[in-house]
Amino acid sequence: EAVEYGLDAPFEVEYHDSVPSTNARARDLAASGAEDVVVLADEQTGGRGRLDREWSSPSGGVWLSLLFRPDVPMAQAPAFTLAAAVAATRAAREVGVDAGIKWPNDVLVESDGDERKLVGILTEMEGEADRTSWIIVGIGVNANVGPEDLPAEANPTSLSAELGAPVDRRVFTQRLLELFEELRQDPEAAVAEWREYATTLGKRVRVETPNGVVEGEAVDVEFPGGLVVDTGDERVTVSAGDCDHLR
Ligand code: BT5
Repeated sequence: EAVEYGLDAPFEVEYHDSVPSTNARARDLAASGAEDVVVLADEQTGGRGRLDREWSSPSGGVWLSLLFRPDVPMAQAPAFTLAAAVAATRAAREVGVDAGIKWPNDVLVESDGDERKLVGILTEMEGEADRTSWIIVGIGVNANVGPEDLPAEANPTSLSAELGAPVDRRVFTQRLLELFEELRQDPEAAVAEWREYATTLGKRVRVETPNGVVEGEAVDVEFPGGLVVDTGDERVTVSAGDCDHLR
């Protein structure tokens, strides 16, 4: 299925039929000084998740990376991951898929306690504490891909599987980029909006952080993206980690 990606985006768009990883390509572009570029591919042959996990990226998805250079301290960069999750969730809802966000970066479709992953987001950045050189937000949307083409153990879903028909990827991608463009102007507002779509808040969670496991009730998210967990004894803010919903 070929795509006409004549996008009218607030970013320059570099389109590939097939590329190892749009994030890797965006890193090369960052090294050569580019900014406000979107790398978009129909297929990735070496798509990556966090912690170097594999991201399955068959033809028919929306695999893209946004490269930009925001004028913020590096510590605020996580807010852009949350902004991307909000943009993807809103774009999915606009085509009729009832998506929600699991902290920090998974966009899921939930039904009867079953969580199916629709979108994954991988943010990379470089800079110094007080100055961000670049941020790359990689967004992988299972758009028109059959679940049989995705790793079953990940319990994935796609827009086409949820809707029973393919989406117009050009229209969907255009909307996703427009929404992200709007949200990235005001990261604090994006984090506030994240709460509206969160499936994590109010749940019991188990978060594996680089400093150990935190378990308790997820009560809030605070700028630039930390999850506030009430362990029963205290409130802990975790800024990174893998989060499981425990019911
Ligand atoms: C993520 O990692 O969810 C971030 C994925 C980011 C992908 C985008 S695509 C464009 C850009 N270019 C790249 O190379 N990457 C970005 P993480 O939370 O670590 O989740 C990875 C896990 O999700 C894997 O270990 C699998 O279990 C599962 N998984 C892999 N492919 C999947 C898919 N297409 N749909 C749903 N789950 C998947």
